[in-house]
Amino acid sequence: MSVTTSSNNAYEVNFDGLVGPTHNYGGLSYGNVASQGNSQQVSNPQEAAKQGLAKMKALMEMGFKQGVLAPQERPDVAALRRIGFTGSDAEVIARAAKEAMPLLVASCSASSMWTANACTVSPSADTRDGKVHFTAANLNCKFHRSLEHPTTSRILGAMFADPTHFAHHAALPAVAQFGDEGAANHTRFCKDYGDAGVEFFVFGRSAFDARFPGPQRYPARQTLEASQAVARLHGLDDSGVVYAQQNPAVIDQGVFHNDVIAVGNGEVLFYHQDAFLETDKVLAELHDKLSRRGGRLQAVCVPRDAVSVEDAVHSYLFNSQLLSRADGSMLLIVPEECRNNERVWQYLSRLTADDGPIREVKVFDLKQSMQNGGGPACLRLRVALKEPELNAVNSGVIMTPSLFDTLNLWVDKHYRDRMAESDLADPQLLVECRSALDELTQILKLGSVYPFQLN
Ligand code: SUG
Repeated sequence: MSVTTSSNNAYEVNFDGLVGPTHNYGGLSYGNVASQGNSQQVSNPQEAAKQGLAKMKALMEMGFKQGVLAPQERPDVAALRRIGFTGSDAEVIARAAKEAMPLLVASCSASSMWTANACTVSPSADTRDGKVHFTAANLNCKFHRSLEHPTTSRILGAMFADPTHFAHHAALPAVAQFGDEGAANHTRFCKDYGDAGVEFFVFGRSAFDARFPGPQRYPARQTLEASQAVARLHGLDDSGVVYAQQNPAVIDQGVFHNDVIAVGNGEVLFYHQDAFLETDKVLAELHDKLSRRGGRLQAVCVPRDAVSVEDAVHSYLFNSQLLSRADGSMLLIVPEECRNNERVWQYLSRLTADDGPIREVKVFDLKQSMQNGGGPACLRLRVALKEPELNAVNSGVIMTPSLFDTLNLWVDKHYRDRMAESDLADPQLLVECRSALDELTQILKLGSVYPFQLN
């Protein structure tokens, strides 16, 4: 059996986002080529949720610790009210549909499924007070995503409730200068999960320091100042932190988060040759800081001659999950799109055949999420936990065979199998979502976390 464990009983637990009932293709994310390219396509929320659940089940069956993170209340009627739509809930939706359809679409996005953007997590071995720290991401770059953090904070609070082990921070100030996209731009290196590690923050630009300008075309969603604020809030020591600037040229080719061009786990960094600025300096610092914490960095560089940035963006090769197996080797979980790309697939065949740390590749069909720019790594939030911390997590959100069955049935009962833009204006959709989520909070033992449950 493969397990993500370590000598001092610490684990990496993947909390995957359960796709919400309004999953649709709104074309909302400028700079994310899949979101833009699939705008107005008809989605299948039921299939999307089941594809995600199938991945969770497969990882659980391989012996990895797996959890689930609940979706959000959508349409977000309260958000529509904040921008001036009035009346009953049904009237608010009807008025938004008539007067400002893009705003209704934004208020319906199921984007919280990409839990790599929910928050940044620092394990207790890295933090000054010895607690696991969480900072909800403000996701300030896009209106539809900026709506997520209040509910995300309540859900995280209900999952990681014990204050002796867990510390929660509110999202950073909601301005572009503190644009924060959570764990999608944060990677942690360590020898074992329970050891002090090195936290690697990749930013797209600096808001206050002209030496680090951003890209020309697409937005840089993560600022250096946001990453520094998270490191301060979490009580990280400078000796365990490395900052790097993402290459602005790749942001302009559709790499809207670092996790679209690099992934790391344990002592391994798997990255594209064009991912960072000043790569040699960054690698030297990572190597140096990790070695002071007992680890040895293994950097696996994918040359642009083997896989172009364009192929990386379309296949989502780097938006893979890099998982440690019991024998110390690593497994890469990739989306089907990698197998469909000849150059990427050839590269992966060579990678697993040579002597490197990555020995196996497993392919998953996540097309519903991929068409919005969300691959295997976007769908999961990694939380490294020591045994007592894992025991303190709300047991309702830990995946088990029976929870998997329950959630599959719940999806069958509540989800539509077709969602076009015009369906978002159906007032019945709100009723369906709320009754589904009300039942879900009982299944996952979350208590009241949604606005409709709090009023
Ligand atoms: O923020 N897509 C998401 C995808 C997030 C992927 N996450 C990581 N790489 N970690 C985004 O761009 C598209 C929604 C729409 O167009 O309907 C969207 O929000």
